[in-house]
Amino acid sequence: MNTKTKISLLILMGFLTITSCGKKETAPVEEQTETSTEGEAAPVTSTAENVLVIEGNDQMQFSTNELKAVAGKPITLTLKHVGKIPKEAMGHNLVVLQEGTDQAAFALKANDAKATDFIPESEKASIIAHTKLLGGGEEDTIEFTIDKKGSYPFICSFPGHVAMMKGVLIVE
Ligand SMILES: [Cu+2]
Repeated sequence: MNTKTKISLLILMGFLTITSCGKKETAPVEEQTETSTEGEAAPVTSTAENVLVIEGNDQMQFSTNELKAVAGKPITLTLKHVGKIPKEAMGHNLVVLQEGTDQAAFALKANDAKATDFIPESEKASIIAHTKLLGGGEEDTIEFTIDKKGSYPFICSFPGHVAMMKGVLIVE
């Protein structure tokens, strides 16, 4: 192979490289895809919103009567009993109920369920999730997912507490 042939081969390869590069450049579509991925990044932030913390105290109160979460993503809910009274006298739990469940009627059934920490077996179909029954200083974290957007009632099912300790979990 003489020098001239080598040079012309190099030129030819150079042309081929330029041509293939030119083809790759016709990809503004990729940029658009990246932009839309950025737009979809929002739910990632709201996953953090699915970390819920609620307190119960010795005055028979929840710290809030409204919780908010995003549908279809795991919800991490922590109940903290920030009081001092033991659970036998001032027990708290948090029971998330199916949409439309009558909180008072459920609580009446719960009153008879002392053996199962006031979680009535007969009403299992109405229960989405529940924490343990806690005494002062204790806490419990549960994880569950709600796929359907809606308003889900929650209560403390310890006898008599539903009057004061109830609220709504809004899933959007
Ligand atoms: Cu309670």
